[in-house]
Amino acid sequence: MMPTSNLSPPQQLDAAHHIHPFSDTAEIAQTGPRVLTRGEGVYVWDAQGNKLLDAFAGLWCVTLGYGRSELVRAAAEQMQQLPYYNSFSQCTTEPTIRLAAKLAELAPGDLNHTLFTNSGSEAADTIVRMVRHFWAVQGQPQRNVIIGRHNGYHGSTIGAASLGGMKGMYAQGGLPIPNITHIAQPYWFGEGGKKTPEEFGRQRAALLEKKILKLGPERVAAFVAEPIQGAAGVFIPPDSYWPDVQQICRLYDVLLVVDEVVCGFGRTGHWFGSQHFGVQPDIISIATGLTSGYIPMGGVMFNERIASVLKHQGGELAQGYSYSGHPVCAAVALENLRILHDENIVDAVANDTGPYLAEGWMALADHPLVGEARIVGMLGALELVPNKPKRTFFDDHGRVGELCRSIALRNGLILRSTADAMLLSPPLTISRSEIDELLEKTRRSLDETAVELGILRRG
Ligand code: PXG
Repeated sequence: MMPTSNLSPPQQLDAAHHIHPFSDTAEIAQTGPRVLTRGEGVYVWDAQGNKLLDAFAGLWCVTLGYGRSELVRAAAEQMQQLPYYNSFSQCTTEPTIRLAAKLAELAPGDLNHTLFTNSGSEAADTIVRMVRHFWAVQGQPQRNVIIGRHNGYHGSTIGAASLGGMKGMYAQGGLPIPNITHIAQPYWFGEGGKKTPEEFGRQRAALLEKKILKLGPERVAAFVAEPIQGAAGVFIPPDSYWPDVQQICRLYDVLLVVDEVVCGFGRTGHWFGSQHFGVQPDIISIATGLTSGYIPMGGVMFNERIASVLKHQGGELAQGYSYSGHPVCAAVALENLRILHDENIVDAVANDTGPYLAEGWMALADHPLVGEARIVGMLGALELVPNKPKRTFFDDHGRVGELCRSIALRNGLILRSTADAMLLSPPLTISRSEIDELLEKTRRSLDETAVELGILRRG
């Protein structure tokens, strides 16, 4: 489609040459994308000079906020010293080793071994292959079915999208791959009906056992889930959910795989989201917050049992990437982890700025448009609904969320919308005064959305 003439020169080039991920590129070619030019702290600026408070930390990832010169320095120094070497063919680099050791120290329980990737998607694909390999080399090749969840999100490569339960993704490219199946999600606000959250959580966990028994436990390799579903709309499961899931996995010796891509590295007020729910996974995937998004890096962490099988019975692993454990990414990750630790950022999310944000966010539940406010640490959502007590949704699901998102942008605030839920995931370094600004702009945007919908009167 030809771009319209009111696009800036960079926007015209974008329209001519750039295919946007998860976007309607033809539509963007008409309107022109917002071009971001710089960032500082919790703010980004666009090419028009608008200053925006980024309450979504990029795409869940800019944990330390923008403009941290320490991360830049760590990358530059490592680039100068040794910009690249791989970890194949009996080699590796120092930052890669130090990062693997640091992650072993931080991750819960005996998750002591990391296979590095470049993204969360690659981590998910790696998991599909490695859990099947784990069982196959122990004489159980039939134990190859992996259970995920409807509306789970683990990335967009072929294995990751198959593990995820996003129906729209299956429509493109012939997914899911074989021997992956899904169970319903613990989304109480949307699907809990008259059940209490507690009852609903137990019921949704019980679906895992039902599925395992239906397939035959000897066929089930692993269950994969996010601690809190991010992309789906920040669905925080009822407290009863995770303990039951863990118990069921242990009972049938099904590997418990937790996707920590969004929840990891402090987002929930713990180093890892599984710790918030008191769960001990066998495998976790990590990405985004590992480097605050300054440079791409991900990984899969295995517990001692799995690592031992992979190391001693697995033979030569036919799995990895040119940039697995890239030294520049590892150097940035190490510096990122150092800052998280030295500046007590995870503790602030748990005990200081996190509760301050949570109090203000939960207070938005009194707004006529808000059916539910929810938050853990600095990961939250507001469900926008037409009828508060009934928990019903707007027709044309997604339109009101999109409207609110664009009004928020006009007010200098970046919030994401998924369906009609407004999602919150700011940099963890956000200060109290910036939280005040975020909350004030959110309320103003809700008011203006309600006015546009005719729910509130202007003024
Ligand atoms: N797992 C989770 C839980 C994620 O949120 C990935 C894996 C994949 O990571 P990579 O690095 O391959 O993108 C993610 C990423 C959205 C959206 O619509 C979310 C993500 C990516 C793109 C869009 O909220 N999350």
